[in-house]
Amino acid sequence: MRETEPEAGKRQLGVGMVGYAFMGAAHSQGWRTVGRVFDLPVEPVLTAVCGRDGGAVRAAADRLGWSAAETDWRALIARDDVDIVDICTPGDSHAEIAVAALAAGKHVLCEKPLANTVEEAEGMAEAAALARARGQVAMVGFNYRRVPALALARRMVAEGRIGALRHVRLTYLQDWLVDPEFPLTWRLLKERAGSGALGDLGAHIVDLAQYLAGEQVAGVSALTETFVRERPLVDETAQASGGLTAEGGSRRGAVTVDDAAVFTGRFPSGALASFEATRFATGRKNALRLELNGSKGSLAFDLERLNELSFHDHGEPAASAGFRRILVTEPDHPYLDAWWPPGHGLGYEHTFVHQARDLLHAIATGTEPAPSFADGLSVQRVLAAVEESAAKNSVYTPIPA
Ligand code: SOE
Repeated sequence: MRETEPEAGKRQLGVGMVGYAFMGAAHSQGWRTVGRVFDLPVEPVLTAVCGRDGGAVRAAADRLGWSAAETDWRALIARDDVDIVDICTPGDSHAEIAVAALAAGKHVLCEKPLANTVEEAEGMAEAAALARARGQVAMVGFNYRRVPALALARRMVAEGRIGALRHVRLTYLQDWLVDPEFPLTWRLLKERAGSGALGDLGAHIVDLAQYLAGEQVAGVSALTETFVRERPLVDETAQASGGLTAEGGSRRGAVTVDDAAVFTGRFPSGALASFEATRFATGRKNALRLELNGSKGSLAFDLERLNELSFHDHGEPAASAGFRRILVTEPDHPYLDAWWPPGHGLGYEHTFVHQARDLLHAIATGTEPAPSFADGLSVQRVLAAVEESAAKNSVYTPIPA
């Protein structure tokens, strides 16, 4: 249900969202808030949310603020009052829904990683390019690009503030799989999720590395590992994985994705990159950290302090040089002219408001949004190269441009 009447003179765009779990709730927050914070020429309307379980999706619609509920994504896409299709489902349905939505003339926002395979991502990028010629836009939900401190970091790299990049170092650490009794959910099955920590967390840091560096990774050497190879089945996965019976009689199924991925990479400019993505970093809940070292200085960021960016200017006299903290809450900083006075920080949820803002801005101005499906495809190619390299025990694997 809409809480306010549309603002006079603004074109309304109906949003139809598929999926309503964690990411669906985060996206809903973005759609609900964006028009109240940013002054945009268009206004999103939370038209309908879609999920297979009728009762659950109706409850989600009420809880998250959607006017209607659908149980079939094809019916959602067919609605005349839906202009934007927002895909928040597991990776195995991204390609089918996105390609159908683009063919039906809708704009598309798709959660990361773009797809489960390079082939699917290629088909999606192709569909997006054709749709672009018809005035539609398609964007991938790499929300961390929308942390103001990281958008500022990109700006500073592009302005040459740290000179030629030498090192691009990123880690994304979680610990929710440490318990071997944690159940075998869809995120642990290759056919549903595509890959494990690699696609879920590694995709974010590969996208950030390419965004910040302004170039694409040219090749990788990788190791991956699955530390716990069987886990208790839950309803969701019992059928899909044909369960094994473990000692003690509990039904267990095989984990078919990586628990962790560690890899290095090269950029065409000569900069070296290192990446670590894991669900086994005890004590780390959602720790995304990065540091860039350039010929003239460095930048560092920690998601646990997301209103801050550390900057070292190597041109300063050695006696007083050092990393200093930029508090990224000034109106001149990316996205912040619309928010609170300086010093009043933002959080994780605001990245989804910014994501909605950027998509609506692209639609209203007819410009290509970033990250585009082509950007999502380039991340997918890196993920595939990581898997290929890891299968050959870390042999350097070039990535076609
Ligand atoms: C789970 O690992 C997860 O929710 C990811 O899927 C998100 O993309 C990340 O932002 C937080 O962690």
